[in-house]
Amino acid sequence: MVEGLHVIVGLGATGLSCARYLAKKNIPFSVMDTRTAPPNLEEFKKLFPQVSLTLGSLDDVILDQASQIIISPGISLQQPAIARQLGRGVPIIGDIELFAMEVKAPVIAITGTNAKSTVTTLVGEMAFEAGVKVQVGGNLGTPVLDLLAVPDTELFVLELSSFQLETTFSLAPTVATVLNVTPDHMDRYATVEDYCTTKQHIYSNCQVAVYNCDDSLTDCGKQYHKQKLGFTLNEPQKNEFGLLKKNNELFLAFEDQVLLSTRELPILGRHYQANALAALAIGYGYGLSFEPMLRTLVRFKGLPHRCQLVRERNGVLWYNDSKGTNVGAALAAIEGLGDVIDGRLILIAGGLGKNADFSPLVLPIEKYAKTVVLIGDAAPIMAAVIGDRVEVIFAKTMEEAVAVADKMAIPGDSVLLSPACASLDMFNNFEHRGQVFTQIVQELA
Ligand code: UMA
Repeated sequence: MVEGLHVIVGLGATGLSCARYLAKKNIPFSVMDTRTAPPNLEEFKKLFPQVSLTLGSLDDVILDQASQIIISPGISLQQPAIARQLGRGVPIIGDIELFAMEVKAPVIAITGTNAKSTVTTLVGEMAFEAGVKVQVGGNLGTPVLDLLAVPDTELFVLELSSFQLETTFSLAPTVATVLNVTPDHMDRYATVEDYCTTKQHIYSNCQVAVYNCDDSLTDCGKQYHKQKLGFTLNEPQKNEFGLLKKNNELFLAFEDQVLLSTRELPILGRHYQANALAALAIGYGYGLSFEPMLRTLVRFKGLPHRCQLVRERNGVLWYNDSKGTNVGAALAAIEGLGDVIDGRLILIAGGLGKNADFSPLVLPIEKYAKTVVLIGDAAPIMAAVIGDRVEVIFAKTMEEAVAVADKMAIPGDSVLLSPACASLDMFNNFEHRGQVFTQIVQELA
């Protein structure tokens, strides 16, 4: 660990966990956040009344004294005060790097634009089912330094975002995976290639690389790993998990070995079958046996706000996919559900657009949706992209959006909230957006 003053930038979940970690090690630190009222202010003041705290902006004078800066994932390295320190050669790391420098147990590291929370949770549950003392966290919610504090851990299963990977250098995962790459966070990356390179960085120093054979952007080629496993929605080849058709039934399979009928998966859709196959490949790469992994797949009901069935009412199914915060996630939900329902979709979308290109949504919307109800800042941009191919209706609030969707839906149809956008223009976060939607739908007479 570097000597001297450490400056923690950001007082969210990550910043607070870093403060706890440094305090336990008696390392001097100072904290700053560009927000005037960051979420953990009260708790921080209670825990560390003596520690210097700068709010509202980043203080160049304090940053100039830093021997190391520990930056939260929500702050860009291009932020001028941070870019200036990078230029001066001050080490800038994130919480994952602090974790990597200390962790003794094996790590499974999972990234991807979409489905990483679901796959991380699945792999964690598979390991637990197999009797492994496992801790699960990272971008999923619990900061990794808080996981480190749990004694006797035999395995860490971590969801890592591209933001976290930007400031991670010495993680050496037993298994690493990029599940998929579609454009996201284009307000933080100059190009999709930059975003992809950051994601692929997860494979550095890994032993087993698990990649998506159907998405070449996830393939790390020949570098880094000792072993490489793939997953695909097609028939699996050597070292691949995939789908095998036998007697008109579709099975999850490893090479030519049939594992589980897709009918036994409690969650519908091709996109979820890909998640199940990815989790199997990761678990297998780590050394879990098939029985506990398959038991987990049969009982796993999915995560809240991810294509979650809220209610059936008058023959209409209502789905909450508030976690669909980018175009790729919304695409997966529209195609995944659109493919298996009898009627048509009524899609509720929109929010904070993050400079995204919405055009990949147009064809699937045309194929599966009869109406799109648009909310939030990005509504006019999305409407312009969709044009007159499908009926588009604007709504000012979620209440209005649900009321419109209710009017349009007939038995057999499904209403899907999958915004393709962030939520912060109208809600506290995607969970809040999903809760508001769920409550309104449940209260429909
Ligand atoms: N912020 C400021 N000024 C600051 C610091 C932060 O304006 O000085 C803003 C950021 O721009 C961001 C928000 O505050 O909008 C939160 O940023 P943060 O870095 O303080 O976030 P944490 O509370 O530490 O939460 C982070 C992850 N959030 C982000 O990367 C934005 C959480 O992932 C993660 O669960 C947590 O660490 C623990 O590891 C959430 C997320 O939205 C789920 N992740 C993005 C995603 O999945 O798309 C990457």
